[in-house]
Amino acid sequence: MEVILGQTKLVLMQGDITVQDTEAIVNAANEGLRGGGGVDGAIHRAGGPAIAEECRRIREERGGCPTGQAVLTSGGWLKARYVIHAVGPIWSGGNKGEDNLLASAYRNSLELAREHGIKSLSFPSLSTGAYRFPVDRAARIAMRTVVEYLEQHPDTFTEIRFILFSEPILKAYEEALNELLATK
Ligand code: AR6
Repeated sequence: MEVILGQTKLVLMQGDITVQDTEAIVNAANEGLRGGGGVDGAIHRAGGPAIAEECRRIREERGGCPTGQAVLTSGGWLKARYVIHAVGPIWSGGNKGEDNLLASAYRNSLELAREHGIKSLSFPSLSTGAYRFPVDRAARIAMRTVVEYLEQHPDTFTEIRFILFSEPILKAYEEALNELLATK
C-alpha cells in the first residue's frame, strides 16, 4: 500500500528491513544498545561490527538510549547509510505509559532523521516482537504518529517505508492507516 502525504510517499510492505535502500533504517533496539534477536540481531549480522562498536561508544558516553528515544550510527555494510536505533517500550498491560512511549520512539526517530538531513527512512514494527506490544494497537499508534509528523513536516521526507515481517502484521498496519485516512 502507498499513499502520498505532502511531498512524502508513505509505503507499507512486507519484507526484510536489512535489505532496504532508504538512506536510513530504524532498528528495534534495547536501552543498552547491546544487540539481541529479531530486527536487532538481523541488522547487526548484516551490517557488521562497525555498528556494535558505535553502539558501545554511545553506551560509554551516554549510558545507552532510554525507552522512547533514538540514537544514530552509521550503517556499516548495509545499503542504508545510517541506522537509527529506537527503543520501544516493553508491553506490561498498557497502563505503564506504553502508548506514549511507543509514539515517542517513532517521533524521536523521525526527528533525528530530520536533524541529519535524511530524506528516506524504513521502520520495522517497533515493540511487537520480543517486547510483546499488541500489533493492532501498535499499528494505530505508529500510523497516527507518522501521519501527524508528516502533516507538520510536509517537505522533509521523500519516502517513509514500513517493512512488516509477515502478512498479518502488514494487514494490521494497512487497516490502521485506512481507518486513520478515513477520518481526514
Ligand atoms: N525485518 C523486518 N521486521 C522484522 C525482521 C526483519 N529482518 N525480523 C523480525 N521482524 P523485535 P521488539 C519483526 O523482537 O519487539 C531484540 O532482542 C518481528 O516479527 O525485533 O521492539 C532487541 O535487542 C516483529 O514484528 O523488536 C530488544 O531487546 C518486529 O519486527 C528487543 O528485541 C519487532 O520485533 C526489541 O523488541
